[in-house]
Amino acid sequence: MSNLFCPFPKDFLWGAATAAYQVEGAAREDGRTPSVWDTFCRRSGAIAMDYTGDVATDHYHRFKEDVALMKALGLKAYRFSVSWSRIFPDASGKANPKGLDFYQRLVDELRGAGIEPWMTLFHWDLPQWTEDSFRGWESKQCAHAFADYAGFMAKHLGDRVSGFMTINEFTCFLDKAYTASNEQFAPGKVVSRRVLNQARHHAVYGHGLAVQAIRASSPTPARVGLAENIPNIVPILESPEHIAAARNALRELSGMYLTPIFEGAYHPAYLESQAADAPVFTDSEMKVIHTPIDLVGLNLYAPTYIRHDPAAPRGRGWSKVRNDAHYPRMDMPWLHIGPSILYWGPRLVSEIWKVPAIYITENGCANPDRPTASGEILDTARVMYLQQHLVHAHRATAEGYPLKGYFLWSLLDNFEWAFGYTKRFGIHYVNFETLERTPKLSARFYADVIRRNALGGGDGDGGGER
Ligand code: PNW
Repeated sequence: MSNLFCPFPKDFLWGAATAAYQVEGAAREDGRTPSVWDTFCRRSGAIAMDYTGDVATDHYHRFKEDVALMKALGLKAYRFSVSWSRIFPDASGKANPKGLDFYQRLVDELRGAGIEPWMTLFHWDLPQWTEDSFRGWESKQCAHAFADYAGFMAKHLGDRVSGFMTINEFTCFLDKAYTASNEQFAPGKVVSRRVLNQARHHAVYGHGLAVQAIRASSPTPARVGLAENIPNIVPILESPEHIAAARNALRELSGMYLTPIFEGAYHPAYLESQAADAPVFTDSEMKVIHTPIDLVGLNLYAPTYIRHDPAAPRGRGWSKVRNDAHYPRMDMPWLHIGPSILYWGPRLVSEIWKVPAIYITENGCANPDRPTASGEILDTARVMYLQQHLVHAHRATAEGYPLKGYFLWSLLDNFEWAFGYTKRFGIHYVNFETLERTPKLSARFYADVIRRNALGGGDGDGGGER
């Protein structure tokens, strides 16, 4: 049964997420060196208003206050990322103890508050030294450097981290960062199709090496996976032919990322379409890419509608259905609203790849929040967005798909990449002048959901009686 008053499974993991460059600030402190995002932000016109992440939300200094906000929400888990260049500031391979110390203090503060730390190792802020020494992911060396760093973090924190995610969203630091596109991401370079494919290969290979390094180095058995923005596919109608088309589309569109990780082979349609520009790799590299993982994280935001289409090219049997200009969206050009992605993501991924555990590692929305005269932030649109999405997450659990938890993006308003501070994704409002945090209406909504472990009912005033 799936209705607002049915509880989520016992032990459902309610979390919230952030990423290092978007919240930490302290860009030059305690031995941190620039990442490709620090460099990119200095390129005039790259970021709205030429904003940078130099200060961001100052989480580096305010993490105790932020853990207190999490505790007030009743959060069970916090997903954060590590700034690689705090840990390894240069090519020497010598670790920076002050960088490690920050994450040790953060993890200890979380555990002290009864909140599980979930660590992402790479959320796009590649050390600039890797770009300068070997052109970042264009080189296989990057995969090895990443695995060394991942192993180092696991060695020191593996006994206190509840879940590791190697990499966040391949497309956003490769496809959108290595090609001419309107919303460029760091390092903002343009490479050939062949170089892009090889860099994609190095990134999935780096993921596999990192999974192995984490397992080998952690003092206690580690739970490892990754966080991926799969195409958020929704069959246009819930009927067998459209659902089968959706599964085929997801496998093919993930052909260079999740498909090789789960199947040990690139999707044939990907290799065929790239022809002579396809990646070059060995069987042993493919085995590493295919290293078993414990969990997969899905970052779910905006739907891609798929239909069964016998007339589609190459006999593939499916095609995309484009949304028209009036399709409803939140405050980002791409953020079309399609709540059933929270059902179809877990369902399709578990049907195709039989994964043991799925977590929604990001879901949330931007809204142009403004404080009222009395200082409240009444983000009704975000509450609507979250509630509608959670209905479908609930359906996935009720039908037995292995959806184990949900991380809301984001705990705080933060540095929204190329949009700088002009887009607000947080359930806490951040005044970027004073850095003061204020819980929005959506924070109160989320705290109620967590406390009830359900969307409605219990002690809520809408409970049960209608
Ligand atoms: C994610 N798209 O990125 C990231 O993991 C976060 O760091 C980011 O703040 C958040 O979503 C909101 O943007 C995405 O174009 C970037 O569909 C682009 C897309 C989706 C997610």
